Amino acid sequence: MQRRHFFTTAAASTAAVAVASVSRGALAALPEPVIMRGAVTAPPLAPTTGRPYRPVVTLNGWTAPWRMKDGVKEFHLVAEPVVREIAPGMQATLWGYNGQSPGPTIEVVEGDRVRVFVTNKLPEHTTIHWHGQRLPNGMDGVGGMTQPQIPVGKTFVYEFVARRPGTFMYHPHADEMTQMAMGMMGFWVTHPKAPHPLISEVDRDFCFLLNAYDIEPGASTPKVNTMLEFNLWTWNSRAFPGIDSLNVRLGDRVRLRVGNLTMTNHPIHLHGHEFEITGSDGGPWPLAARCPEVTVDVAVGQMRQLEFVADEEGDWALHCHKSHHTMNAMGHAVPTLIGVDHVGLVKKIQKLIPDYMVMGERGMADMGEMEMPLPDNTLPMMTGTGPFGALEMGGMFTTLKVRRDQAPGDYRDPGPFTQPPGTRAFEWTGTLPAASRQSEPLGASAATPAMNVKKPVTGHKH
Ligand SMILES: [Cu+2]
Repeated sequence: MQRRHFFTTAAASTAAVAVASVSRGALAALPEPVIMRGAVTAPPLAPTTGRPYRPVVTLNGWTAPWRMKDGVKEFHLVAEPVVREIAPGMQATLWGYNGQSPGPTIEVVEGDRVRVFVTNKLPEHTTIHWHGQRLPNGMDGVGGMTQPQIPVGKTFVYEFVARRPGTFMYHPHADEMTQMAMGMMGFWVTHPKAPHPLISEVDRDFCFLLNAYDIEPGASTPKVNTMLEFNLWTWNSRAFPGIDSLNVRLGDRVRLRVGNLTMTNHPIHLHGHEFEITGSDGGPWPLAARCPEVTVDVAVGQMRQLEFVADEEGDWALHCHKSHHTMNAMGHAVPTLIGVDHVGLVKKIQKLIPDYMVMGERGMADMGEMEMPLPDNTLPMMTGTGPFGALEMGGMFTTLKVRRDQAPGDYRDPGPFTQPPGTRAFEWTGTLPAASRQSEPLGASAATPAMNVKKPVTGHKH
């Protein structure tokens, strides 16, 4: 349904462009901007003009359609206020491109001449910097330094040849603190024009940007002056459980392209598989620089390409390893109450504060199941449900779903994994032998049998 809707939209706008060009008879006319309102992961956009390539899939996003004009690939980005659903139950008032934050992914081929029209519908000036690209200095998009700012209501044109293949991003270089805190960014992929010794052909190629927001519970606009204490950790402006799963076929070669536009580093961790880092925004990495990893730390402003063969069936967690980045908005002033005995205390406090509830005396896991009233337009701190109960996650967390029967090119969510019988952790119901414990404190007796201490040799002879 979504797929059909997307292609209908894309086809309709392409038709609109054609009609407009003919009726105006003005070859200089801008390509019609294509706008996306939803947060659904669009299927890969196969190229219908220009050189062929294997398209990427943008997590909870889409690829911008283009028009070929005299051999130039033309895109039209509109910088504008947008509404983004961070996850069901929370809408954020952001700035982005063409209806969404992040903006659409731009996909071109090495050697393509690319022309991007940028229309500024923001309340302030902007620019676009093409992070990682080789280009003429005046196309680099640093407002005030390499070009005048794009005033409100005006359209500027960027044009350059996509000289090297790889993984890139775009973002403003104008009032950056505000504009990036408001969600202005997008992905750029330059595909190789011919088989490349350091760039593999993959079956599935996913991309997403790491971003972060500080939105007070109940509010919808980010606090743009926040430097460190963000409370929503997102991938492509989505937080768990709003991040779509990455659905692949058993045996697929999979590439993940990740870029970090937050103010801190993110150790991205994949369960069940080892991957290699095959490249960055600097280009493909030499084979000698690659080694197996299960976590990659993506520093601020960096991009990384991860590749692996999905050869283990199952539902595998894919997440940032900072535990406060896999949770949603919370108050940090909550005291740690593990081990505190509340017996008899709650009723006394409730006489004074009727809504008082105890939390945390057994850890914070109860939070995942708690039906606590939330302000409108926010997300629970720990949430999500799986086949075995509460997931207790938020933020930068999703699932890699590897399935034997996932058809080639089918990106649909296959639902939860059915584990083969006898392959799941289970409760031990037999007897538990008493643990053997040391009877005396360490060092109490020289004759402690378990401690065989070797004294350093003195009077060393050569
Ligand atoms: Cu993180």
